[in-house]
This record gives sequence, structure tokens and C-alpha cells, in this order.
Amino acid sequence: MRTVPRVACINDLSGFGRCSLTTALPVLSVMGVQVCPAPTAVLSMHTGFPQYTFLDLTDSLPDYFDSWARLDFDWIYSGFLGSLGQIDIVKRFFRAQKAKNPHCRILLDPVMGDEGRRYSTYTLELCDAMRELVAEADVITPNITEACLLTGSLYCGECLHDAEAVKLAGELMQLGCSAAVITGIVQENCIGNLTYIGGKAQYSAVHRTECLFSGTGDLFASVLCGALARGEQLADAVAIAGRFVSEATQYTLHMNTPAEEGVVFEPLLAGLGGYVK
Ligand code: PXL
Repeated sequence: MRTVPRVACINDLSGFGRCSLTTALPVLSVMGVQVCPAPTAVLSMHTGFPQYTFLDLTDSLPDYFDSWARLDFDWIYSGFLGSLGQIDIVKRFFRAQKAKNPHCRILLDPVMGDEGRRYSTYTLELCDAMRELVAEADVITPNITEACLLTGSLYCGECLHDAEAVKLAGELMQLGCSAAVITGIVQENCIGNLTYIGGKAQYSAVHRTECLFSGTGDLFASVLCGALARGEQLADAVAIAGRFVSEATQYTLHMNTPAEEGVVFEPLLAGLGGYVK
């Protein structure tokens, strides 16, 4: 392993709202990981705001990845994609990197929606095509909405019993990934993540805050990626990410900021920096 692991982060840059690259860059850096962004789109704010600008960067991506052809990465972390055409481009990048370095691992956050709804830029075709990327991934981190979209299951809310969550994870595995982490599963006054790997499921939960902030999935996946890149086992990395998101959402609740402004994680980043294996 490199002293400073190298991660390619394929995600959008949203100018306001704490999500995607504005979350991944500081989190991975403070965890001692070199993060190399490949922007899929530039937005003035994330799509949860009533108005935003959206610059689709699909046409620039093939050359962008070509110019990286001589680089190799320890992990590829893929998040928000800006168009249907990006699926194929990203798939080719995954394959080229795996061919170059068999130890390269892929963390795919299939960012598509939340609370039973698709994000406004996510067409059904894009959701369908996302299954092709899941087949290439080592680890996927869908929330329940995304897990339902990927498996064609009916969304019945954020509460899932153990047996229902394990069944959903099993269906995700049939899409061809090596491990699945279903995020944001509510059970009584806890919220947790189900890790499914090697035929075994493990649910790790933390106390739940009453408010849903945007960008929690990006924060979770970014910390998870940092911990994995630093060599943690998947279940341990999930526990670390879950604890950090819980700490940050409790802090945000205390700060009383608008939910669409995301999780106020900046004052807590230094604590995450103490985490170096
Ligand atoms: O947090 C996921 C996300 C990422 N990127 C963009 C978004 C969202 C959620 O709304 O709009 C642009």
C-alpha cells in the first residue's frame, strides 16, 4: 500500500449545499488519502434547492480519463453521475484501471434518490443503467430508495426489519457486486447500515436524530472510502463512517441550520484526522 493511498473520485461539484466533491475532498484529505477529482457536472447548488445551474461535463470525461491513463489508483469512488452517457465512460475507466492494477477497488455510491423519490436530474433510464456499474463494483452503498430502484422492489419507507434488509441486500448482490452496504435503515430510535459480504450480513446502528439532512449519504460514503483506502475491513469501516455521520448530524441539529444546507461537518473534521491506521 502507498503511504498516502490514491483515490479517484468521480462526482459532481456543487457550489453550495455540502455534498459530493465538496464533502469528499476535505474528508478524504483529512483522513490522509490523496483524492483526485473527476467532476461529472458543475452545479451552483445541489438539486434539492428550487433553482440551480447545471453544467454537464459528459463530453470532457473521456479525454479527462485518457489523460489519466498512466496513473493508477488504489480505490475509485464513484458518486453522482450527470447523464446516461457517463455510465459507459465510467465503466470503461473502471475496467482500464482494474486491468492496470488488479488491486484497484471500486466503491460505487449509486446516487439516485432518497426518501422514496428520485433526484430531479435522475431519469429512469439512468437508474436502470446504474445496474451496469453495480456489476463492476467491489462495494456499493445505496440507501433504501436506491436499493429499491436498483432491484425493482417496492419502496415502503425507511424502516426495515432485519429479514427484509437481508433480502434486499441479497437481491443487490445478484446484480454482481462483491459487497453491499444498505444505508439509513431505521429500526425504532436507531438508524443503521447493513453490511453484506461473503454471504454474511451485519447491522450496525447508532442513535437517530429527528431531522434528515441532505448529503448524509455522501458524508457516509466519503468516510467509508477513507477508512477502506487506509486498509480497514469493510465492517469496521462501516462502523467508523456510521459513527462520524451520527456525530455530525447531532452537531448539525444543535446548530439548527436548514436541512438542505447539509451536514455541518467542518468543525468535526479535525477529529476524523486523528484517524490514521
Ligand atoms: O447528496 C447527493 C447529491 C449529489 N449531487 C447532487 C445532488 C445530490 C442530492 O440532492 O443534487 C448534485
